[in-house]
Amino acid sequence: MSQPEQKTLDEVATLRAELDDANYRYYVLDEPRMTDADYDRRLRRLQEIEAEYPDLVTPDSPTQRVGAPPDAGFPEVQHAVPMLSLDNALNEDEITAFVKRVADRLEIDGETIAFCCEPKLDGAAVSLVYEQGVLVSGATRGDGRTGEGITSNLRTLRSIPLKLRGKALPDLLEVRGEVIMSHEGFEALNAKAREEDGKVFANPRNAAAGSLRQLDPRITASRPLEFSAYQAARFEPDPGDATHSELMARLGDLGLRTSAALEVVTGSQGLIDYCRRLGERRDRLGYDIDGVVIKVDDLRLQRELGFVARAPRWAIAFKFPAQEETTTLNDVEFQVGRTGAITPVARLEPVTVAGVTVSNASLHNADEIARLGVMIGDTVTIRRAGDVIPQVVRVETSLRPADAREIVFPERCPVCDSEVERLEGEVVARCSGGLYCGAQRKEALKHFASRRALDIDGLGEKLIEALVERDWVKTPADLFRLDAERLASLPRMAQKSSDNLVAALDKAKQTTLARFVFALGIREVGEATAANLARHFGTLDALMGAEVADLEAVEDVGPVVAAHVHTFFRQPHNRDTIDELRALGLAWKEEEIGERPQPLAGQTWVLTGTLESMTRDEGKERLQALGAKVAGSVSKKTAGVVAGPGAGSKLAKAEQMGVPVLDEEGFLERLEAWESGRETEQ
Ligand code: JCF
Repeated sequence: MSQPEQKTLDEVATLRAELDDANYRYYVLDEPRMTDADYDRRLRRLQEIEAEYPDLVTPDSPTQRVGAPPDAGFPEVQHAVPMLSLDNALNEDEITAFVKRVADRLEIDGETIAFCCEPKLDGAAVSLVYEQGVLVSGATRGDGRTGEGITSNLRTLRSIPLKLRGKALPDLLEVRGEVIMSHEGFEALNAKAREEDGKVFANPRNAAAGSLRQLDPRITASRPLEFSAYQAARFEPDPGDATHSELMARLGDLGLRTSAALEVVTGSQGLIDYCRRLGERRDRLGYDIDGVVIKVDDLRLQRELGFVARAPRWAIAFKFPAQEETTTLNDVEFQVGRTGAITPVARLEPVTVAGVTVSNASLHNADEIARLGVMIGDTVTIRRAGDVIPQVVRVETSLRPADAREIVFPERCPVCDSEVERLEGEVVARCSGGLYCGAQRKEALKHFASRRALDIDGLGEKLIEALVERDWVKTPADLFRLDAERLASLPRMAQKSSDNLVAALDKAKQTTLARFVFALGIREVGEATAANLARHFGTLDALMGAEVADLEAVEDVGPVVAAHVHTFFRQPHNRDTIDELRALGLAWKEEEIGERPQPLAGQTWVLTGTLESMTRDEGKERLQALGAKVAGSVSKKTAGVVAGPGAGSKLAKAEQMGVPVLDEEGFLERLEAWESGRETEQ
């Protein structure tokens, strides 16, 4: 065997130092600096060199350990059976090579071997011990041999049964699995932290691991964590299952969650197909996965194959592309939303993240910029997962160029030059231009004309943009001053369509108080709130004259909404616009409040997962407008669950309890029927 050159020795030393440092930051400080992709590249390079020069391997090389030392504060737990890591396959050829290795060793045809596949969840691995069906201990993986005893924290997870189900309970079961946080839960947690100025997690895996290592189990309990089982480390007496997939089904029967995407496939082509199919669905799962875990399904064959060093020969992890990459922050622009919220947007040097080119990322608000300590010109790590807008998660301050510039939050609106205000205690800065601001004008008009507001047929987004850009329409009142001739002069506008639009505007003048209040686009006043306000006050004048205390007396109106409504009607330009609208003939029968039918009165609904055609908030508003209450968790009393892609435990619970579940298509169909009054009950 050849001797390594000095160059190689130096490279090994550098790689080890970098990996050690990355490990420490990741596992001990919970403040990762290096992307997973960079970490993996370095580890693999070190493994390659060590494979070539085995004499270089030392017991403390980062290749020789699987995790980090246990944190102080939790008792050490020795795993009775070590928690293994898995070898990786980085491309399809490496899957084929794995199948060949297995087949050669077993001396059978690889294309006949059955493999059990499942998504590789990107969370925190834990081990649970059940004695006579009762959960007696739970621990983190730690370094694979010694973990941290976090039983009290794990007991707070609803997906971890405290007692196994069924009649034939094993004397002993040690089950391994992953604790994850869904995208939905992660975003809610970070959104709350952002508002409260608290700690924001860089990704759901850190959020899951960090939540499990809280010394106060009540904090863990408040975090949206989910457990999914993937392996039985000890099972006594031996249940005698022939395959891993049967064993997983048995765990399911015992009340443990296992992957819904688990499948048994045959041969390398079966594996490649599964990996491709899951890769296509990856963005829609609603939780992070970093690959596919592949296991030889036949347990007899698994035993025959055995283990090497620290990984089984009968399993491999196929890795998907990383969800984090580094790039340069070229600039920051400030966008103005419909309500005037000013959002800083990072303009990035384009970079491919998990197969998609990313050139913009959200920076959320001024507090987030301060928290990240980011400057223009910095090297930043961005993360793209699922359908979520890419985020800047950290800054490589050591790489900051000399000419990096500070990010200055504008004092004037970049669209209309009105003053930017940030209210006491509010995280968000807003343009004060209201309907005068071009950015808010378009959005305000779109909302005003939308189907659920004044329902102005034919006044779509493109047309509103054309009208605002020509300055023909500055406020909703200007809409009703448009004449057919002028409209017909717009590009791609036929005489017929402009006549139709004028007729639609005329028709929309006769509306209801609830629709009108909703159409005004007052912050945080959705349809249900608008209907409550209309019902409570009866007339627009009464509503416009209401004091904060009067407003707070309205059902479901708290201090924040009351303040928004009050401020809105205090603005002279808003009052002027309303006066103009009435002068132009907008009217409603005062006694006819315009509430929607309430077919869902008395029912409680739950929304989970993501919806494509609307936000969850919108879905919630629409259900509330029909009289339903919308809750966050499923119980026996739940009337129905709307489940979009990424739905997790709530969907499982609904199915288990026999609560009716609607997918998005079914939900839309029902909504329309209920809203039109065609159907009076569900
Ligand atoms: O989802 C996972 N992260 C995962 C990790 C799934 C598995 O089936 C695993 C694993 C680690 C080791 N199986 C083993 C044996």
